[in-house]
Amino acid sequence: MMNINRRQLLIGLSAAALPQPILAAESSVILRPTRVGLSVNGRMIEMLGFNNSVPGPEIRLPQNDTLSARLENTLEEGTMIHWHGIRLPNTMDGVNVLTQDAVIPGGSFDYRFAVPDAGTFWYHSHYLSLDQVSRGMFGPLIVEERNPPDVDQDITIQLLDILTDAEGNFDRAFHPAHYTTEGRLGDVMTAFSSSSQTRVGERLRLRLINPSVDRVFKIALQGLSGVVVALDGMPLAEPQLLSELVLAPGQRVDVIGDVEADVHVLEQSASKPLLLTKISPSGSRDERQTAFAPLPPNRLPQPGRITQSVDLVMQGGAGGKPHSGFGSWALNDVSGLPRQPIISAGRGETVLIRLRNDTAFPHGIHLHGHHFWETDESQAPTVLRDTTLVEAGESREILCVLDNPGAWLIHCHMLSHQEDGMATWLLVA
Ligand SMILES: [Cu+2]
Repeated sequence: MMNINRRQLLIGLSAAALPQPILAAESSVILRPTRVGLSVNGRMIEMLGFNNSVPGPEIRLPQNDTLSARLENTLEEGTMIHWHGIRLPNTMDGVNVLTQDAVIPGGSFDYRFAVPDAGTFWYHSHYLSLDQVSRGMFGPLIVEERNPPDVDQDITIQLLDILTDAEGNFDRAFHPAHYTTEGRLGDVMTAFSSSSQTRVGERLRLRLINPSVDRVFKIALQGLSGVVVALDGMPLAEPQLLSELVLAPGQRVDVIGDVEADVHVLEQSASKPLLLTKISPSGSRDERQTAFAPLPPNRLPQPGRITQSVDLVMQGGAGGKPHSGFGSWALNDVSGLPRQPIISAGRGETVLIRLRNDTAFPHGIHLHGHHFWETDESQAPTVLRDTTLVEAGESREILCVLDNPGAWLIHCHMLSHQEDGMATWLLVA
């Protein structure tokens, strides 16, 4: 536990360090993993990005367009890419064993799929992912509405947690405690914002993404008056007033708000708030008089009659009850993928999954290929998500309309937990 939280440092990274978005509509995208230096507290640390950038380039395309992305593996180890939150064909999902083989060094793979939903998504390595994602192999994937909301700037903010060693270099060492607790929490937290400048009175859309491997961010936005308009890429029917934003690894939150002063993005789980990044006004414009409107909904299948109810029990970790899996963590008494799926469903079935966290730590459970509804006490659907945070000792029921054929991973997106067993799969015929 030596390195965990031994210091909480602020790093200011200029927005100019981020490359311009790739407009996928203009050309197909090539993604090459590369070693990249990142300046942390005045020291260059070696990370792993795409196309010489950490985070990787932002990919943007309009809703219902087709993304063509070639992964060229320039690493000396295998890799692959998962397109988090996109409802895509199973063969494009980028999951080792279940959907594709690792792309070997020197090899390539062509991903090609339509993007049915407008919203904030992201891509990341799904091979040796604890290591490759923590080193920087991720980037935003933004699907634009055909009629986007009226804002002055559309800004992507990625929250990142980095673990450094005693010399201040990126820490790749194996720390057994990371696999039985909250995971590999870093000692440095920062955020990459695609813009650092604004005007008082501007209306901003902020797309927050948490690509960190294990850190749950608790974010306050100061200097902005507005609403939450989407979670995990899916618009809320009724925008919610802005309050603390909790982002488990993999989760996204879209906010629309009007600038009142310096916009501060603060992490507030530590004893005192930590400034991750800021967007500073110079000058002003007339504030809009129009109210904040909901984003246009995406077209998802509605839940029908529940045909199966399945328990998914999170087990293990420090202080947890024993289980039969080989790893620190297990789902339904198995660590890693069981031979048989935990659910076999016909296409279009509505399945209720009871997530039960029997451990002493929170878990962010991610379902591939689908979004699902969180539910209230009366089992009524509330919000759509692709990753749901279940606190220690708590339970949650989710409703899944399993309409996308294939073998889909369901796992904890705290990648230390996934690596040590907290992953399973389901099958849609
Ligand atoms: Cu977990």
